[in-house]
Amino acid sequence: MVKKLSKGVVKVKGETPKKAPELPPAADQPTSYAELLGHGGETHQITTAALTMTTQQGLPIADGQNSLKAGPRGPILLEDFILREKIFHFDHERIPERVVHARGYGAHGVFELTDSLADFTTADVLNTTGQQTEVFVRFSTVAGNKGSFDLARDVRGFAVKLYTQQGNWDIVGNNIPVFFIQDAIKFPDLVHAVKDEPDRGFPQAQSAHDNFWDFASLSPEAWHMIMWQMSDRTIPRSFRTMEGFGVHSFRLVNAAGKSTFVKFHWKPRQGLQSVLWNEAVKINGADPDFHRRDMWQAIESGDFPQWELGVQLFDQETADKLPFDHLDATKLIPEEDIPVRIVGTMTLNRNVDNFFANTEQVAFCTQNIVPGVDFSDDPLLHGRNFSYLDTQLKRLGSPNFTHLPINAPRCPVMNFQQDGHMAMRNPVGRANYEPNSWGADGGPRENPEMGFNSFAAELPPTTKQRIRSETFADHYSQARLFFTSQLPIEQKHIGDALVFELSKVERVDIRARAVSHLRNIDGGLAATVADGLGMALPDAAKAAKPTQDLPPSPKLSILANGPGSFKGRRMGLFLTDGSDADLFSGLTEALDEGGATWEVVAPKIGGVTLNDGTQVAAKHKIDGGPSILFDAVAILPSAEGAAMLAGDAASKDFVSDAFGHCKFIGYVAEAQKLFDAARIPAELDAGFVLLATARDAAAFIRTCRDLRFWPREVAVDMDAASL
Ligand code: HDD
Repeated sequence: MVKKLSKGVVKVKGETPKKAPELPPAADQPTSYAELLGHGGETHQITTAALTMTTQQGLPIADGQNSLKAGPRGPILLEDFILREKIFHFDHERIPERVVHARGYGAHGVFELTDSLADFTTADVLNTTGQQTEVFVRFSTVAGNKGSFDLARDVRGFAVKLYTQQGNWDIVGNNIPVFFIQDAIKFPDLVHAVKDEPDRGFPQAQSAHDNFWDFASLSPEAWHMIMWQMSDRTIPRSFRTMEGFGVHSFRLVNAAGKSTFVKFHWKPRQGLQSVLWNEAVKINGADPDFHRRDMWQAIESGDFPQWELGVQLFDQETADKLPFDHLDATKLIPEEDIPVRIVGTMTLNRNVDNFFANTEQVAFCTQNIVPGVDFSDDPLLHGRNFSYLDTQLKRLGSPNFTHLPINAPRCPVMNFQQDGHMAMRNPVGRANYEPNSWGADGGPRENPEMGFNSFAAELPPTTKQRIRSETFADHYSQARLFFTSQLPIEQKHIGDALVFELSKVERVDIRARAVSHLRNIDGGLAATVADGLGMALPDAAKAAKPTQDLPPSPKLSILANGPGSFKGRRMGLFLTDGSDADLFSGLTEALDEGGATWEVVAPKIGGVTLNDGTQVAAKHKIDGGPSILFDAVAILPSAEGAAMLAGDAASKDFVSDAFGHCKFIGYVAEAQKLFDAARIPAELDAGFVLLATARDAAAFIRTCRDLRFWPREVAVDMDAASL
């Protein structure tokens, strides 16, 4: 990014070389590894610049470039302990990736309570308004491996660790408020089905294959979540533009021991935003790190993403009146029925300084709750409470994973648990059991007043049995509710996604069985999908309960809950030599003022010379910065530039993709040659905004408030004719 200082002189924004961190005077420098760790803060960051390199044992290294050999060309000697230590450590660098949610990205931040819930809970973090609590958040995709791409069509994990004064509280949620299954015993089957097929080891990071749809079509309970999965929720524009949900009902318990059910919501201040499927496919090639780069850049530039914490509170009486069972994780409670009360703000304000130490080693556990919070009887939640602790042992290799800085509580930890691999927090003294009479009071001891007490829920007389509750049997009503709550263009995207996914399923009977569920959800959708697949409409699947018509919930639509401004979004400025300098300044100033970002795309990475002689640095060469990377674009070539690029495939793709993806396009009259070459229809639609002078910039940015120019989709997609 470039700011014009005076004619011909430019300052390249964001490229000012950072001053090297100043090292402490030699006398203050750490002299031992242990001291270094002390200097390192939470990730044990080590500033090695001025220090002599050592082995892990602290032995100073004289030559780290050459191994010890018998002669200059000779075999390496087994004696070379420095070589062996280095290779040994390298060989053991990897830990098992997460069995699900392997690809993730995290950031540090802070949670501030704005509305006290003291009437409902004793949890300190939810009592004192203005109190700030440190957090770490990890976003993830579910199915793909650690090295897969960011824009898979997939559910996104949204896991928040709050380091409260009463211990760590983890809200391990997703960007979708419901789940595929009702009972944890089905989780391994679900995950096996969605991941790569075991015989061939593909496909990677996608549900568009026979095994997933075979499982889904045999699992009616999955179909509410499938509607979400097939919607644009699973191709978010950014982690910053996703909602987060705790999914299950939890309990809040107050000082009088009264319990209130609660569902947790994280609402992005950036508004909900998604990309189009065709765009997602291309982003994965152009920038597989699209989401993590976006998060990193936003935080680095000081545009800290924020979410509001919302709660839906309800008592047993209300729960009993709901037309479904709130303990069934495949169901949500519409906000129109129980409003979301906003109680706090979470701000992500610090990138990790070591990915492995933070994002990879962070260990979320659903059973990490604090006094004043408790579990509901949701059977999926109870299964999770076993799985997360168990998986951390596998992944991190020791029950002492809580000693790692990213997992360590920020409040005192005192107990008699001891030893184990890699114990870092080792108590001293003679007593390691309770009760004891060694210390003054034999502590640490329990504290019934401030300690965690499970809510004393009354249990009706019952029998032990392997059974699914009858109250969980309505599989389709909320699937229909979700579909009917979408705007027509969103409904179209759901239909498109289903056709795409099922077109990748080879077995015709699986396709038909899938469509048979859609008949119980929405007849029109079933017909559209059957038509898109070129198959006869199958009979409806046998339903355990008939589908109810529930009133639509506008809160479930992305487009109805968009950002309403271009703030925090990114414009691509397509420039050539001779582009108009006034227009460039006007546009960039308006974008800066509006809190948006912009990047220059030019024929050469060295940049361009504008018509007043100003040099502008480019962020991307055209084929390295396709329009899919931007929320909107401005095509600003000179006449010569447009004529030159009219024959260039990457330039034509830039324009035709922006058009096909329904983006708002600002343009100068000189761009026409490029539009013609890209076969843009001669009559430009209202998604194009002519930038005749710099004064037009503000109006163009206002137009970009809407996410996309949706009417164009009808023109560019033959499947849209029915809209
Ligand atoms: Fe899970 C990871 C979210 C059901 C078992 N899950 C994991 C992560 C998220 C979720 C966000 C990644 C955490 C991180 O970033 O480290 N999982 C969910 C949600 C669910 C859900 C919202 C349903 C409401 N999960 C679920 C079930 C089970 C698991 C039913 C097992 C019975 N999940 C795991 C796990 C993982 C995990 C195997 C893998 C890595 C990890 O825990 O730390 O234990």
